[in-house]
Amino acid sequence: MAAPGQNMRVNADRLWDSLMDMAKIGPGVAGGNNRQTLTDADAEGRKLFQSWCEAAGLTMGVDKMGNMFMTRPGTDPDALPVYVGSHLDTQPTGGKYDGVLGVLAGLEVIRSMNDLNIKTKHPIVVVNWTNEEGARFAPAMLASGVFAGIHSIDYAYDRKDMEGLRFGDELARIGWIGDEEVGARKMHAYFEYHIEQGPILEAEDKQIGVVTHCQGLWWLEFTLTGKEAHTGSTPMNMRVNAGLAMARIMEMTQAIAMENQPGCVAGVGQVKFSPNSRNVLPGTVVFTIDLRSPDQTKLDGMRARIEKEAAAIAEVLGVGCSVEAVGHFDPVTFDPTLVSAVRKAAEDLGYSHMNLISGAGHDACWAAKVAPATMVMCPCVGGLSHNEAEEISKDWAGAGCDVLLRAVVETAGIVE
Ligand code: HGY
Ligand code: MN
Ligand code: MN
Repeated sequence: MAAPGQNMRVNADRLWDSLMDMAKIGPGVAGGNNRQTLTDADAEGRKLFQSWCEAAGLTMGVDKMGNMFMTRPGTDPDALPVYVGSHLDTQPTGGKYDGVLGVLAGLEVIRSMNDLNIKTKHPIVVVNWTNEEGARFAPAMLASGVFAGIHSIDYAYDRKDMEGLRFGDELARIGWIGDEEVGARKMHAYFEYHIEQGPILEAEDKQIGVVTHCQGLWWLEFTLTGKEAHTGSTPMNMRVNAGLAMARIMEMTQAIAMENQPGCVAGVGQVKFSPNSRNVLPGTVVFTIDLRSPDQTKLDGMRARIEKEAAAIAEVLGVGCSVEAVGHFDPVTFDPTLVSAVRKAAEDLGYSHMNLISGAGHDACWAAKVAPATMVMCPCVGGLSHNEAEEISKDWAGAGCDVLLRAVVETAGIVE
């Protein structure tokens, strides 16, 4: 007779079906998703997730940032819960798995515990964090950041998207302002299961990433001020060209990142020209440099150098230059005890695994500020993510969820 939970595995088909059903909400144009935070599609996805959780016997709590907490009771009501989750919001051209896998895998853990009639001492809470992506409202990981005390709720509510809409107003519009104070909940532990969003696990032919760290990040938003002028009749020597300054700053950033290889990345994903007319030199150019490294000294040293050299580039061109850090977190070390629980689960299940540093940021990075936290990762095809062609296999999804189930149940304390 196997010991309780000895044969603990999830139902990968059920997990996969839930992923495909959620992917139907906020579809993209190329097979992925556009379910951006606080849109009607986000609201629809939240409702579907809530219905699935309530069908699995969970009770919902929502805080004032719209974070959803779905609770399965433990045998000890005084024991702090083990949290497991991620995010349902996507990039505008996002994939079907980034974030969603972690939320629905948390639900699959519950569904499997119900099937196996497993009881735990600590309650278990499945989480959907609001606005992890930071695509519509910067910074990324906004709601988990408020939960961890990094941002105030007023700061968060006042964040605006490119159309000037306010986060707080949009959260109210979709009807997801809850009554719980943000951060009032205390966690015994936090687990997050996520696709790697990089090429390492697939290249090394490993099923499981045992995530020990996450690299740190700066989002440096530059505002360059030039002079609007006719692109045809203005002589080259009379131009105050903010667009040219941006190009040179991007080139400089690339050169600094390549000088500091390996162990850092830098690039630009978003640029806004004003007035953005084909035959008007831009009056202002706003763009954000996304800079990351697992090495704190390298991360901060590169930031200082980029800002200094950008100011010099702008000055030579007579272009005004200001910069604001609109996103930041230091490199994160995850909890060694939880990391060991993930590694042991992979070993017990016979899954190939390796230590991994997360290249992308996650809500786990802020959860780690207020509780022991760690992550489990699965490969993704070609390491591709933040692209509608993002793809994983059902086997990969299921293997990581098996590991998550065992690590969560072990940490929550199985009760005979
Ligand atoms: O930017 C990130 O690393 C995450 O996808 N929000
Ligand atoms: Mn994500
Ligand atoms: Mn993402």
